[in-house]
Amino acid sequence: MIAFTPWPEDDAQRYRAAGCWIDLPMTDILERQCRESAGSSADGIAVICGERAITYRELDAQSTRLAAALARRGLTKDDTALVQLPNVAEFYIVFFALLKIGVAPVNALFSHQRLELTAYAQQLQPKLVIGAASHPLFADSAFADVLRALVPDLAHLLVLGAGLEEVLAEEGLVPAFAPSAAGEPAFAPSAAGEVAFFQLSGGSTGTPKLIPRTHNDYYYSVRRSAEICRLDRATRFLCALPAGHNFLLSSPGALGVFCAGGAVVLAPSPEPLGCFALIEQHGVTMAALVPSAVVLWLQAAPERRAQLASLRLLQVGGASFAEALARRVPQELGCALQQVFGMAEGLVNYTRLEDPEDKVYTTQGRPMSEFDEVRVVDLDGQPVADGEEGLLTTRGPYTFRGYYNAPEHNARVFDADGFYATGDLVRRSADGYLTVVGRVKDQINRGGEKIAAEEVENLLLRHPGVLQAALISVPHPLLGEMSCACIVPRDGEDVLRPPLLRQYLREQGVAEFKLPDRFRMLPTLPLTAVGKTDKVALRAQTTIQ
Ligand code: OOB
Repeated sequence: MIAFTPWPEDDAQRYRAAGCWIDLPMTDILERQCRESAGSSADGIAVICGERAITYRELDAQSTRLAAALARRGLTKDDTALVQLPNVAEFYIVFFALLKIGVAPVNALFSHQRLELTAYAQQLQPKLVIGAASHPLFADSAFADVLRALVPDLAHLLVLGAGLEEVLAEEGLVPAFAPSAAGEPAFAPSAAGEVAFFQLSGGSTGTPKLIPRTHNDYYYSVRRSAEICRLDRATRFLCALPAGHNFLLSSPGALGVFCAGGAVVLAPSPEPLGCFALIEQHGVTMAALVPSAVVLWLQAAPERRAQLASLRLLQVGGASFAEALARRVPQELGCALQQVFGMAEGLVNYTRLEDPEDKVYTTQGRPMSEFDEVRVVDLDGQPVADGEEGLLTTRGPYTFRGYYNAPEHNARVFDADGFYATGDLVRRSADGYLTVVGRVKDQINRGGEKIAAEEVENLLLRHPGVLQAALISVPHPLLGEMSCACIVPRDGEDVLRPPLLRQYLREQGVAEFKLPDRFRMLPTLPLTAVGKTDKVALRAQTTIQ
């Protein structure tokens, strides 16, 4: 079994009794669709990717074929995998294939580079790595050598565009249906109460953290989300943000769409012209965006409104969405708005489709489940009154109980009752709606992409010319926030030019979105009473033109 922090037994029993946890692996999502269409000629489309339209039966068959091929190569339950794929159909084929053999993957973002991937590989020690030749890291074999040096057990590296296709097409005995000597099927998913895969934490610390998600908890969040968003067979969902991100995978995301028998239309990016064309071509009914992408859609829409005729619902989440922009969505894009405030760690809040306008425009919704427990507390952990600002803490049937292999960090972010401190500052109304007003975690939310300040600061501090470094957020009209590195150079250091520092960071192998947008050179950094860098003061004295 892959190690993770379980829920206390009485909570687990409660979640089962209530029907949240149904003790089925997530492979049930596909099996159910295939069962329901068995005998009928109707085989609905599951995924549209470029010119390809893949039906549910094909998705099931292809993922089984890949599962079998991987099982033949010795991959088995409790192994882990590191996967980095762009928004292509293979993302879902691989995801289900790995679920079918009980191999738990982590889906790295396509924007991730060497530093992020090696951090995940080091923590997970995967037996399998799947990448894409369209990513610079997998364009040649240099990175494979780096990975092999870090992960002695790494047995297989498959690259889309350089070999993975052949494995996908491989014929041969399907071991699932060929009982082994002991009469057991040669592969099967991990137990529903165990880790299905790992989500990525937005992070606020030096090392990126992994979030174990079990079948039971994740499958529940997917089913409940699909219900709230009223997905059905007619749903055509545009996935234009990274397919592995929790929002696009489960809120309700592609997995929610698969539960309902609808279709996922993949887009390489949220860039409006390409997305509008896909919406028109495929009759897309629903899309999910971060606020910065909504701004681009609003700019592009007036000339092209007719292309959006089929769009019924736009979900917006991942970062704060200004009320003034929210109000423009129905008017200018011709669809309903749903705000989504979620996190890879679990808790997801939605405004409901039937909510009055003021709720939809001014709040980030309320928890999806009646079993979500939310406590809004002050700095001493004492509950604050409704309507007052406080720190959001939560526990529930799909909120994790511990980061992977991170006991010290877990001790900091969970209280004695198992409530997870999200790091978000919120106000809760008497009827349970949350409005996000800020955050206490040391993170920059750059248009929905999360940057852990400490991670970038540590990289900057490795530069010989940098004495001190603090990464802060500064307002940005499109992204909401961008990052600014405040740097105290070492004595006599006069060549710390921003382009060179950025180049230095790039050479460290960090994702491009984490490179500071701005640099400020300072003689000293302001300190708090206890001697820590005073980022509040730094932000207050940093104005960017
Ligand atoms: C989603 O997940 P993550 O893990 O990338 O980021 C979570 C953090 C939250 O703790 C909060 O700080 C911020 O992103 N956030 C929002 C927000 N939605 C997320 N801040 C303000 N308003 C919102 N609507 O971002 C995520 C996961 C599932 C569904 C939607 C978003």
